[in-house]
Amino acid sequence: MPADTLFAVEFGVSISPGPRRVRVPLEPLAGAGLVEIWQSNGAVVTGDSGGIRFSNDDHFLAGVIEVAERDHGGIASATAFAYRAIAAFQAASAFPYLLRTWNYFDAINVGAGEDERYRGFCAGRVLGLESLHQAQHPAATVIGRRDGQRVLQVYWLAGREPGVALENPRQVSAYLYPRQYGEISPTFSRAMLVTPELLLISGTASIVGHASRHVDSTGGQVQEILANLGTLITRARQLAPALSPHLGRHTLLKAYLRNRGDLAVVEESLRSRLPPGMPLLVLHGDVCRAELLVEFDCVQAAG
Ligand code: 3EB
Repeated sequence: MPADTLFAVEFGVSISPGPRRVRVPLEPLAGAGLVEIWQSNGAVVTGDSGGIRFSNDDHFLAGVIEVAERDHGGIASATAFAYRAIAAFQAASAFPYLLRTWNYFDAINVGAGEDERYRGFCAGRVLGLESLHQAQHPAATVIGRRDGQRVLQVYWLAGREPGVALENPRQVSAYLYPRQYGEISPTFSRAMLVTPELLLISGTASIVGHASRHVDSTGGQVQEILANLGTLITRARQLAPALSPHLGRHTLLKAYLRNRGDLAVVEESLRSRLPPGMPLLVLHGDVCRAELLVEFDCVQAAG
């Protein structure tokens, strides 16, 4: 790996993990072989601490923890354990601010009502983060795998400075969702402005207000997600006008798609809205509400 790599994220099942990297075993449906590289700024230090693998440069830290559910008695307690470990690690670190998290686990929509595994995850996350005294929720992604491996994976980015958490004017803040979506709300911000030139947007789905939209149309969900991203970027540009106003060559997009048969629909609806030649990674993954068919991660940079 190049010396100026802080962290690399690889996708699919055939890659072996190592220092400064994590492997997310979601199958790439498009963009196989694309690797998410977080470039460092200066020398990189790597280490291991209490089950957490980390690497940092002078400004940012990347961390990974993987927790077997059976060692903790289920997804809720495994998540609480993971986030307690993250909170303890971050509190003792020179990079105390949790900016952005990515979370993957098996069978996210299994279980009815409050027993749904995603709700268990949300409850565990709140417990685990109780000891992290941070005013803002990190931006986040939570996606389900279907590999039968009951291992929660969390990787994250932390900083020396807090960043600015942003909400989306088209959407109710997730931490204020009404009770119908779970007794314990998801604790994440819609985006984190890490610097005036870097916006890390949370996993974004076809939700307007708090309601899922276009439940019968994957193409409709893609268009709604693009509208959500557009609104969020406009909002961010009020604070950070250097950010590119458009989705294009200053954007990184990653899609999570529930049904592999919808790949053509997603690619077509995106191609009609994006400049040609943009690399696009589409992963086979489950969104946290059963009726949602697609979700995007987005990084928007200056340009
Ligand atoms: C949503 O907007 C869709 O629980 O951290 C997206 C991103 C979603 C992050 C989380 C959930 C989370 O509610 C789901």
